[in-house]
Parts: sequence; structure tokens; C-alpha cells
Amino acid sequence: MKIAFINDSAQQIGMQYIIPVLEAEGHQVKLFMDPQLFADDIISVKWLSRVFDYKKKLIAELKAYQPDLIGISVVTDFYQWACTIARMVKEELDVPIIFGGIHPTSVPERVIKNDFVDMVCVGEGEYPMLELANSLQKGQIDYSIKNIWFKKDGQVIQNEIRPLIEDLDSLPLPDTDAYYKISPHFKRGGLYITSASRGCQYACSYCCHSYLKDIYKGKGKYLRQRSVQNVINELIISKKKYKMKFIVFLDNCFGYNIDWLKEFSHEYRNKIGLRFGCVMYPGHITSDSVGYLKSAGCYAIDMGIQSWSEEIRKKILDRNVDSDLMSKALELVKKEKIHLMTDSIFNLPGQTEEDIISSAFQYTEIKPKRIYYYMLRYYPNTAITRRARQNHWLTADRYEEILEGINVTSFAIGGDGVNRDSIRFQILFYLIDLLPRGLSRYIIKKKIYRYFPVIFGPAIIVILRNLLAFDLNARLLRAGAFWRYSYFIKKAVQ
Ligand code: B12
Ligand code: SF4
Repeated sequence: MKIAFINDSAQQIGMQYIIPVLEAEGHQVKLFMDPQLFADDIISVKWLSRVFDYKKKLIAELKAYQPDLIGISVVTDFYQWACTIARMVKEELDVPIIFGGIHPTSVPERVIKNDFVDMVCVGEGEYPMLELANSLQKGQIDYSIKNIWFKKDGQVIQNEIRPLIEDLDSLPLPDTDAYYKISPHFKRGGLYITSASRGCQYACSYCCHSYLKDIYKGKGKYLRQRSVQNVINELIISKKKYKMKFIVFLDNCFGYNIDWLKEFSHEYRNKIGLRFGCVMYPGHITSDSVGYLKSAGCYAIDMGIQSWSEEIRKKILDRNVDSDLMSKALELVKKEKIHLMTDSIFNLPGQTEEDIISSAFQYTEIKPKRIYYYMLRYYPNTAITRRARQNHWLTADRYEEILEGINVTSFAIGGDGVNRDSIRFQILFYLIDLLPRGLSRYIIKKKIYRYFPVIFGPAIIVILRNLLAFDLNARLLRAGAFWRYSYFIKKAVQ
């Protein structure tokens, strides 16, 4: 069976798992990508995106491949993009299309209504996709495949969710080749991404786990970890194959299990030895865990702070972590001279200028290497989105748009309720990690940020910030953009 997956411009860990499962059973799989030039997270220029639109080329590539089944992995930001592509495919090819990923998982009842969507995968996709391909190959669709919603005789068949994959080591190792073959930007500067776990212990209100945990209730252990050996095997093989320089672990909370981390530290240092970065939850940072990370060669830790207001954190964000603990965690990371990056969310319900300024003071004292400042994004079916609707923080129209992925403002720069003040705060936070402490304190105390010019939109600020910064993250981001644009602009004009 010939299967085609259509991808947006981001590397998707889920796809890297689905592809080898299908290939192991003899299916032929090919990944197709839309580079989304001038229509990505930061750069969105309508007329240029039309000039460099790749979709027609993509459809031509698909026609040449002649797939028997097409899958599209969909995040809410790119749901409308996925709909456009699927509509175009249906005009040219008579092939069944299945949508999977977090957006269809969050609102399957809406996604399945589209006439260009034949099936929707809810939740983990490896075995549902395999069973679907096997059944199509036999010439008879099995309409009872768990996790998949089908259409039959004008009715929607909503199959139940199967148990979660308990043993992640039982899966084939993730396939990076599929991505590296189609665009040089995935290899940017020797970056390699992977993940050692699935799920999360927590359920913060703005995060997908606040919803996924509900649909997976009674379906097995939610938070699962690969064995150290399995992760190290993947990295040994990949290190031989690619010119890897830096690894990023994109687990929701890397190293939450201290025994695992201890073993990982030893094995990674001896067998891999490359610099790496990871995402950590403040509650998992102890002198032991930071020590193991440091001795493994950890270069950067990205930590979610979100808000320094305990009340907002606990009541709005459902993050039950104390401010003292967060401060200690940040200090521990800095003490080990690990590159500290923090994530904060603004434009939160109930957030006042006072809260934001108290965050600014905290960051001025802690001075992380980079402070990432995001505006709150409401994603379908997360706890905060449901609450926002109930409490009328969102209008009915805006809520509807959110569920349909319409008028999505860029992740890095936009969000609901962005105004001139929030842009000024954004500039302030970007300055804190650049300026000396004394100057930041002065700007905050004298409220000079209130006079920051807002002549530049937030997109320009983010672009400038990333152009001027020299930390590894900014360099990787620049390399990724450079390779994606230069490679595909050349292809477009050929
Ligand atoms: C790692 C990660 C990234 C990485 C890698 C991207 C990726 N999708 O793998 C990077 C840094 C690139 C990234 C970027 C972004 N991310 Co991100 N990311 C994550 C994170 C933390 C883990 C994803 C992961 O690896 N999961 C493990 C794999 C195995 O699960 P999975 O991806 O869900 O895939 C399984 C199923 O969904 C299904 N499936 C997936 N696709 C398909 C397709 C078909 C056809 C089928 C049948 C099944 C299927 O099968 C897969 C295997 O079981 C999630 C949170 C989370 N835990 O899910 C956020 C998350 C996916 N990201 C999010 C966001 C907002 C983004 C960005 C828009 C942010 C930005 N602009 O920078 C971009 C979008 C990029 C993109 N197009 O995916 C949101 C999406 C919310 C939403 N409703 O859309 C999430 C859910 C976090 C959150 N806020 O809750 N992200
Ligand atoms: S700790 Fe991180 S991954 Fe886990 S629920 Fe909260 S935001 Fe999501």
C-alpha cells in the first residue's frame, strides 16, 4: 500500500513514529512538505505567500506518487492550511484522506464533518494507521478500528479509544530520515530532536494534557518513559548517520524520574557526549537532578514559569507550584552554569500591570539567558478555553473561531487581547535579558516602559530579537529559516 503524509514546515515527532511502524509491515511511505514560505509562525505576508505558494507543486508531486491513502497531521494553527490542501487534493485525486494529530483529537466531531475528510484519528496513531492500511490493502475497510472515526452511508462511526501504548520501547525507533530527505532546514546546524517520554504528570489549564487526560481516562498509564537504553540506541545510530552537533529532548518534562536521569546521565556522557537541551518542570529541579544533567553535558534548560503570581498560577493556570520553589530551581540551574531559558505567558485573565511588573523584577534579578514571552493562546477543548467560554472571557464568535483554527495569530507574537500595552511589556521582557540589571531596574521603577514606542509590530520585535541574539536557540532558529527559505525559493523559481 502506498501512503503519503502531508506535513507543514515543522518536524513532527508523532509522524516519525508512525512512518516506521507502517514500513515495518511492508507499506511504502513518503512524506510531502509545504514549506509555508511567508505563511509561518512569525513571517506572515499574504501577497508574498501567494507568490511563493508551494501547494500546487505539492499536489503535482502527490499525483506523480499516486498514493492509495493520504494522512495529514494537524495542529490547530495549521488546521485551515490542512483543509485547503485536502480540498485541493480531492479535486485532483480520488484517494481517502485521514486527519490526525492534536487538532482532530481535540475536536473530531467538527473535523469529520468536512467533505474532504474521510477519516479522523483520535489520539495515538501508530496502530490505528497500520490497521487501516492493512485493511485497505485487503480491499475491505474495517470500520471498527479503534481510535478512527469513519463515514459510512451518511453516518459517522465513532470508534472508541484503544489503550495507550504501554511499552514505548516496543515501537520501532523514530525515523528522522523521512524529514532529512525532504528539506535541509530540518538538519539546521546539526540539530537533532527527539523525545524520551509521552504524557505528563500535570494538567495545566492552557495545555493539551488538560484535555487528553480526560479522553484517556481508564486507558492505561498516561505518563510513559522509554528505557535509557532505547533512547541511547536511537542516538548512537543517529550519531553515526548524521552530522549531529546538538540534541534537543522535546519531552514535556524531561528527567522527571530521578533514577532514570541518573542512569541516563552516565550512559549519555559515555556513549553520546554531545551538548543537549531539554524542557523541565520547576518541581523536578533539585541539586541531584541538575547535577546529573550537568554531568551528562546538558547545555540548556527551558523552564516553564508562566506567571510569578501564585494566585494566577494556581487558580487560572492550574499549576500548583510555589514561587519559592521556582526561584530555587532557577538558581540551581544558574549555579551549574547551564544556559537558562524561561517561558512566560501574558494576557492572562485577571492579570494586572502589577503582576507583570513583579515578574519583570523577578527576571531582572534572576536574569535568565533568554526570557520567552508568549501571549495566552486558547486551544480547542483545553481547560482554560472551556472556562473562558463559561466565564464569557471569550465571545461566542471568537470561541467558534478558535475551534475552527480561524484567525490564528502567530504563536510567537500573537494571542487574544494583544494591545499596545502588551507589546510594550513584550519589549520590556526582551530588554531584560539584554540590558545590565541596574538599567532594567531603573526602567521598571520609573515605569519608562510605558513610553516605549509601539511603531513596530510585535513581529518585527521578535525578528529583531532573534537576529540580534547569539545564543544557540536563536542561531538554530536563524539557520532553520535560512535553509527553508533559500532551498524552497530556489525550488519555486526553477
Ligand atoms: C514536541 C512539540 C513540538 C515540537 C515538535 C512538533 C511536533 N508536533 O512533534 C516543535 C518545537 C517543532 C513544536 C512546534 C509547535 N508546537 Co508544539 N508541541 C510539542 C509537544 C510538547 C510534544 C509533541 C509530541 O511529540 N508528542 C508525542 C507524539 C508521539 O504525539 P503526537 O504528536 O500527538 O502524535 C501522535 C498522535 O497525535 C497521532 N498523529 C499525529 N499526527 C497524525 C497524523 C495522522 C494521519 C494520524 C493517523 C495520526 C496522527 O499519532 C501520533 C503518534 O501516536 C506537544 C504537546 C504534547 N504533548 O502533545 C506540543 C504541541 C503539539 N505544540 C503546540 C503548538 C501550539 C506548537 C506550535 C504551533 C508553536 C509554534 N508556533 O512554535 C508549533 C507547531 C508545529 C507543528 N506544525 O507541529 C500545541 C498544539 C495545540 C493545538 N491544539 O494545536 C501542543 C499540543 C502544546 C500545547 N499547547 O498544548 N512543538
Ligand atoms: S507541565 Fe508542561 S506539559 Fe505538563 S501539563 Fe503543564 S504545561 Fe503541559
